[in-house]
Amino acid sequence: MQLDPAVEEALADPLLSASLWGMIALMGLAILLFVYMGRNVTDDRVKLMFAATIGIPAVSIASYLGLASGLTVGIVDIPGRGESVTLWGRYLTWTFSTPLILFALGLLAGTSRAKLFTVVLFDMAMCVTGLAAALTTQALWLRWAWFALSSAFFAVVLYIILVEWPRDVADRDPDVRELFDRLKVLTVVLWVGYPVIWAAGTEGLALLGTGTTALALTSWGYSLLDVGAKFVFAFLLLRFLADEPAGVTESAQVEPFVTPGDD
Ligand code: RET
Repeated sequence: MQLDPAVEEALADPLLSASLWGMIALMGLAILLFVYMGRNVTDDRVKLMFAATIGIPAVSIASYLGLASGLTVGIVDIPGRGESVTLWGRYLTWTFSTPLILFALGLLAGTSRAKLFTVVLFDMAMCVTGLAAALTTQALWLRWAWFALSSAFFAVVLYIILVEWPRDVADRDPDVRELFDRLKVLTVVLWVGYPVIWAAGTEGLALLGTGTTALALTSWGYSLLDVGAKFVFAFLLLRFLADEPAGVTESAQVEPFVTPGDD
């Protein structure tokens, strides 16, 4: 596919390309490390959580390769501001990576299928409407209308993580509760950073302008959040799961997520 010269120029910027290639390297290492950490796992439920968590860097490496190769980078003509380069592939691939994060966290909390489904549904809706916000060129206010809709979906996700899941995890082992609390705080704090960067960065208010440096800094902002929200999150979870602690195995489930047919 032919790339727009402005996209080629942006990708040639060392600061921008470092924010992409650095992540490709990190996510590649993460996949190898996480597979190694899971080499002795036998319990089916722990395997499920490992698979979901290893999927996070797997989706991410593809996402960053898509950006670095220009496949998911384009130009949008933002009303009143002119043409600006957008790394829209990020929003697209969050639709696939963020549900994995929530799925793993929800399984750790021992939540119900209904809540898992709800959180994943609203999370995917948040990402797709975030993509719409980035690609809308019809009017500036419409970009912010998509942003507001995406934020409303995000509020549902936050409610489940902050209110529902702590209730679900309350009757679990203390070590499961402690890890859940830590991952909950990490997730909420870092996830809130994404819309903040969107609003301040080149897609939103463009507080640092719209040039290549501003684009590179916005991209670095997301990449650094990704290191915490994906890599640190997954590492902390898998380090705990690798020994198959009794509190998370199949037999420990009072109300197992995968119930045998009861008809
Ligand atoms: C957008 C803009 C529209 C409003 C909101 C957003 C939220 C994005 C979030 C992204 C999380 C991404 C993660 C990626 C790691 O794989 C789309 C930026 C609310 C919360 C955790």
